[in-house]
Amino acid sequence: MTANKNVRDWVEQMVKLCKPKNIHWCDGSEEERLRLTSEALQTGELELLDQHKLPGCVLHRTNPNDVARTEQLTFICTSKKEDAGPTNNWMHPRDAYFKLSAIFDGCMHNRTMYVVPFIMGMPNSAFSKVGIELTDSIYVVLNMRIMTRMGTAAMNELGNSSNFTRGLHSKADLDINRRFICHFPEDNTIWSVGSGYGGNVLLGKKCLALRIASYLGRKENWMAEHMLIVGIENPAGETRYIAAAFPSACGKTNLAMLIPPKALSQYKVWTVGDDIAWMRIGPDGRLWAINSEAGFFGVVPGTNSRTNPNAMATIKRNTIYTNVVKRQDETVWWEGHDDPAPEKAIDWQGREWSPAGKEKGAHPNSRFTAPASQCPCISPKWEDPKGVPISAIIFGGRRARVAPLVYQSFNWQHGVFVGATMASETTAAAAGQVGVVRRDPMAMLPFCGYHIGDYFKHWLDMGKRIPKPPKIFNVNWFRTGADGKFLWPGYGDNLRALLWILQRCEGKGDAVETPIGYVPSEKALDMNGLDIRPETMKELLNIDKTAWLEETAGQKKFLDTIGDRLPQEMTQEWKGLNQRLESMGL
Ligand code: SAT
Ligand code: MN
Repeated sequence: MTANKNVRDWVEQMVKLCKPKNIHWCDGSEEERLRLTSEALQTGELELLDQHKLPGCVLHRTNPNDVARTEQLTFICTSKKEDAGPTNNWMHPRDAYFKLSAIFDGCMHNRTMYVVPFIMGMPNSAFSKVGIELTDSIYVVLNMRIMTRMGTAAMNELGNSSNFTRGLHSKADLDINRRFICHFPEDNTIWSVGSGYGGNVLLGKKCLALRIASYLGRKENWMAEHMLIVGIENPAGETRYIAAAFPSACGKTNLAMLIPPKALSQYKVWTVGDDIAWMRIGPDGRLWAINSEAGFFGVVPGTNSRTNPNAMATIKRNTIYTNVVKRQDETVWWEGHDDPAPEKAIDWQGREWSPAGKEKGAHPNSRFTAPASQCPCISPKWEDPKGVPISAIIFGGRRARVAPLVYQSFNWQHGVFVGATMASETTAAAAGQVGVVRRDPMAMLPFCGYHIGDYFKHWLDMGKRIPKPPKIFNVNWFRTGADGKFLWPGYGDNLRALLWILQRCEGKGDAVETPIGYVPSEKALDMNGLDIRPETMKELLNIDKTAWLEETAGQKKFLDTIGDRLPQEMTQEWKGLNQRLESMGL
């Protein structure tokens, strides 16, 4: 219980609706974690892993129909339909409350309602926001405990204020036909029902830290973005910070935890965050950012000691694994693990599995939840309430063709256009087809809590407000050659592109001007120790006129869907790009 009457009144109302058997107010303590874990082990909601090899680690399996975010069941509920815009599903708040109330009614009968207060951001920071999630899932409580500052600290931060996000979640009966994730930005409220999957139910994450926060950021002149934050320390000991937006499951965690290749080992890379950046203008006129989370909810498959040794070290203890393979020795395995596939094991659906069969053992969107503090390269500044100053913003997607390895926009406005028109091949992080190119502006398509045209306008306005704005770049690690193989080695070698980016921010670094922006000149990237053919490099940095004209046609199709709230600057940039491409030689 709490002395905060706003909280008490709201919880009481929600209790009347959900009718739980018990109410538990979470304090975030270790004792509470142990008690809830042992309860979930008894019911089978969690399975214990080998506590010598993986101390503090448990395994959870979601319902097979509930393994990724369900964008088609995610709604922005504003009183006016136009305010949700063309990229969001919309429901009138009255209809949404009515429809979901019927599902929530009595849904916690015979269950405990957990009251989970949490801070997005750190205590005593101008960036932070408090939320409270009511849930009937122990899995959610334990995840929120890792992903946020949860419990007493959050209630202390809130004090007697009524300024908190009101989150209500119930697994209900996990029926996909009665599954909804509804956001009420005008009420600072989130209602999620019928799911147990991370992105749908850890309400601090995509729901608050992006959808609700993007709406608040526009009102309060700051930015909530789907970005990792990484610090690069040069041999002189100076660290510069980069924020980078990529769609889900495109390697944000790997980039944030990158290990420099041998030839560049004089550089150090520091992780500040791997998914969400909240950014504000600092007193010095630069843009400052915090990671609003306290843990990593990362994609498991493909993680190994070559692709991400830091993640491998992070997830050795106190980690919740979701939908991976359980080996006979009660450790975990997934496709792309260092170890060969186990002969006999239990797959993500709890069935006996062997690699001889056709099916994957771990779900392609299987996840780890691990405390950020366990990451060997966690930045000493990651919990600094002031945040870190951002030198460069990067947009990136997964594109087999078209987009070169790296390029710099001409200025802020052009950079906003580059972000607004970015596209990426879809991944397993959302339910639906994988590998289709779709426009995903600023990697925020599924996460922008208001009209996307207004969001672009907000970016343009912020550019005018920031006295010393970061420079804006685009990268693509995923270009393939005629044989379908990746042209660029990726992972640690991505540092080469990041170093060029930081040089450009200091007015150095060689570049050629092309119709799409500044591309590194032939010798501009540090290729020391990387054996890559000059023709391959040429192809990676090549701007193909025909392919780019096709690309701008695709951009136009997308921009046309935005309607009259599309800022005219975007149309102007689109026209400029076309003219420059048209006048380019073949
Ligand atoms: O499933 S989450 O939304 O939490 C992760 C992601 O898709 O980026
Ligand atoms: Mn994400």
